[in-house]
Amino acid sequence: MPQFTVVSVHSGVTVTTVRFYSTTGGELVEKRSWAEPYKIKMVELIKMTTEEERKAAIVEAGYNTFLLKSEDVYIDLLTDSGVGAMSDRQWAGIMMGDEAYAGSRNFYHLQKTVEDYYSYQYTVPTHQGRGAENILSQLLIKEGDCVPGNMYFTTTRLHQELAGGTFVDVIIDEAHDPNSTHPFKGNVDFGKLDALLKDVGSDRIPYVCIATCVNMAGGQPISMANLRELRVWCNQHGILIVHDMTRVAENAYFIQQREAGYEALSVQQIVHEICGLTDAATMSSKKDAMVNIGGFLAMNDERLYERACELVVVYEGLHTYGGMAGRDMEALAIGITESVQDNHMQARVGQIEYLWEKLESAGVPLVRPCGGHAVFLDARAILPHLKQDQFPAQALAAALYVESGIRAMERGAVSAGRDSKTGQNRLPKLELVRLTIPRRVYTQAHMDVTAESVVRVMHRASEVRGLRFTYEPSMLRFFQGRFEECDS
Ligand code: PM9
Repeated sequence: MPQFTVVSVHSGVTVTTVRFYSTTGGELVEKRSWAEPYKIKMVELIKMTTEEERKAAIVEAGYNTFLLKSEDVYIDLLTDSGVGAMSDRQWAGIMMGDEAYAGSRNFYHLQKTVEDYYSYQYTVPTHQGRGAENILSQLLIKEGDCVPGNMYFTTTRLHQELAGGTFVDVIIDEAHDPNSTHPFKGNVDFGKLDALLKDVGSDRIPYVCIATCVNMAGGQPISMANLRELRVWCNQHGILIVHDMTRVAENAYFIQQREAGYEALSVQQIVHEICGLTDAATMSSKKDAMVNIGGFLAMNDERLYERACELVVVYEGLHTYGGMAGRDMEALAIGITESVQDNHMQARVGQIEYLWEKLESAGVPLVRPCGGHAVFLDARAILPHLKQDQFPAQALAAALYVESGIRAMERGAVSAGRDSKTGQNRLPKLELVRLTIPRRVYTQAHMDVTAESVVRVMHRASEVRGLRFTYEPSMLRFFQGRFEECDS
C-alpha cells in the first residue's frame, strides 16, 4: 500500500505519522507512531548460535522445538505462556508474599481483584490453567456428555475427554479458513449449537466452553453481540457458559477496535462486561496477567465453589493457595490490573500487528486478520509439496529454527493428536506455525529479524522435508513427540 510519512509538531512535541489511502474507500487514513508504555530496567542476554550448531540441536531435539534447550534459542516465540516480563510493581509484590499455609493475605487480594476486574465472586487458585480445567471438568462433566466450544484447545479438550465428555466444535466456519478476514472468527455458530441440542438434548450438554481470543484459530476474538446471543440461548436451555479467559483482555481490545458501540469503552470495562455474561471461568494467568506461573477457577455459584474447594485440596493445595505461593498470587493480582490498561493493550497487540504487517506485505501466507497473541503462518500454503501427514507445520517450525535460531510452535496435525475413539490422526484444516509474542519482552528490532528470517525460509521452502514420528506420546503428543525427516 503506498504510504507517506509526515512530521509535524503538536504542543512542542514532534509527531511522525504515516498516511495512506485506504484500499476500500480511497479516503486518507492517518496512522500515528506509538511506543511501548514502559522503559527497560533490566535485560537478559541472549546469544546467537551457528547454523551448524542449530542443525545438531534440532536433530538432538527430534525436530520438536519444545525439546530444544532454551540457551540454544535466539528469539523465543514458542509461547506467550509464563514468559512475559513482570513490572517493577509485580516484583515488589513478590516481596510482599505472605507464605502462610492458610488464609494468606495475598489470596484475599487476588480474590478481590478477580471480583473487581472480572466480576466472578469466588476464586479457587490453581498452579496453572490446566489445573483449573481438571477440576472444572470433573465437577461438571459426566460420562457421555458433549461439550460444545468455539474450537478446541489441547489441554482443555483432553480434560473434557478424561472426564468422560466429547468436545464438539461449534465455531463459525470462517475460523477454519486462514484467508477469511471475518473480524470475529471466535464467534459461535448457532446452527451448529442447535443441531447438537437437537441431537443429544440439553441434559447431555453441561456447559458451552467459550474461549476469548481463540488460540487455535489464530488468536481470533468473539464479539460481544455473539456472546450476548449465546447468553440468551443458554438461559433458554438451562446450560452454563464456562469462559476460558486466558486471553480475555486481548479479546476486549479487539471488541473496542472492531465492534460498533464499544469504541468509547475502556478495555477494563469491556473485560468486565464479557466476564459478566458467563457463569464460571478457567484462567491460565501466565498469559494476559503476565505472571510466570499460576491460574485459577472462578465462578458465581456458591455450591459449585464449595465443590471446587473439595477437589482443589486433592489436586492442587488448600483453597486459599491452590498450588500457588503467596508471592505469586500477589504478582498475579497486580498483573491483572496492568493487563487491562488501554495503553498496555495497544502496545501489546500493536507489536503483533507490526510483525503481521511486515510478513503480509512480504507475501507470506498468514492467518487473517491479525490475532491477539501471535502471528500464525499457513504452513500448508508455504510448503505445498508436503502432505498433511508429513506434518508441514512441524517441519516449518524446525526449518525456521535452523535458519535463524527463532523458536516457534506447531499448531496443526501434531497438536490435534488422534481421535480418542477411533485412534485416527485428526487432520485439522488449519496447519499453522505460531510465532507467539511474549508480553513486554522483545523490541520491534526482534520483530524485524523475525520477519526477515521467515521470508528467508519461505524462499527455501522447496528444500524443507516432511517428518514422521519416531516417538509418539499417547496424550498431548506435541509436547514430547520426536521426529525424523522423511526420505522424500
Ligand atoms: N496455552 C500456549 O502456549 C501453553 C502450553 S499449551 C501449548 O498457548 C488456553 C486457551 C491456553 C492454555 C495454554 C491453557 C492451559 C488453557 N487455555 O498452560 O496450563 O492457551 O497454564 O493453560 C499455552 P496452562
